[in-house]
Amino acid sequence: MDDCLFCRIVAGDLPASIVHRTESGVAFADRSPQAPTHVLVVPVTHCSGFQDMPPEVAAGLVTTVQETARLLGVDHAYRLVANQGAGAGQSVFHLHFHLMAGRPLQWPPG
Ligand code: DGP
Repeated sequence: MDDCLFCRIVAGDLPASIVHRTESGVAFADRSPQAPTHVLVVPVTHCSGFQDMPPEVAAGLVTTVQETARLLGVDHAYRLVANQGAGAGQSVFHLHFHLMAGRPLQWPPG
């Protein structure tokens, strides 16, 4: 989608600090990090949020998350968050998982 920020990052039309790329997903540094490690993992195929993610996209994206965590050396302890809908804090309407690590993470997250 031409007007989607994360589609443009996936396509390489907007700069981002890419950490990992698979056939299904792209991981890049969040521009407003909330933890020492904070990357976004997004599907290559546009879907607006978790709620409309097709199962065949989910499988590849899970692998992308797992590989990204291993590459960053944080696979022993990280938090994975998907904000679904504006009421839950979603501000970019291309599905993304926040992968955060590198500091103690409180629970509940608030
Ligand atoms: P959410 O609020 O869950 O939709 O998270 C959106 C995240 O996207 C937020 O943490 C900031 C990040 N973000 C927004 N615009 C950009 C951008 O242009 N580049 C990068 N790298 N991150 C962005």
